Amino acid sequence: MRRPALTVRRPALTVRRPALTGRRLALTGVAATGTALAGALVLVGCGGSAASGAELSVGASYMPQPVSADMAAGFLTITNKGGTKDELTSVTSDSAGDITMHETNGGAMEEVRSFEVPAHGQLVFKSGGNHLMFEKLKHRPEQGDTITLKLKFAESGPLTVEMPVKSATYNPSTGH
Ligand SMILES: [Cu+2]
Repeated sequence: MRRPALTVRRPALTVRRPALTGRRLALTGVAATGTALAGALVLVGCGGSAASGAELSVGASYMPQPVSADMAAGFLTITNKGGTKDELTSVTSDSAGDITMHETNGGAMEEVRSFEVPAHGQLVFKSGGNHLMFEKLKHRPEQGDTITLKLKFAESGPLTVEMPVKSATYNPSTGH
């Protein structure tokens, strides 16, 4: 029960890690999977309840109202209260023909195939950093709309997210 205090401090650190890990996983997927399995086995040995793996939840999701239906960005935070890491492998929605995951490096963005959700940590998508990119939207999302997303993970079951569309200039830290 002391762990939440730890996870609160981590976001600043974890923002950068998924970017590196994402690329590494793309290159050495087999090796990475082997590491994840080894980690899980160690936890079974000393923890007891590690069979449950990652415990994922999603918060702080929003989409700034885009200028057109051609492209929109989306942000959210995935929290893992479990002792096993997981990987976000895809995001889909009936509202968009295509959703990709991007990281931002020195102002340039790059598509990433998967993002790690660290054990007892967070995967953060936020303005200026990692983001979801929506393309081929059925129609232009407007403030007040809700976009339903399905997140898929390497280990955990899928999560459904109701992402609200906010104003074009919405700032989550001020709430407007
Ligand atoms: Cu992008």
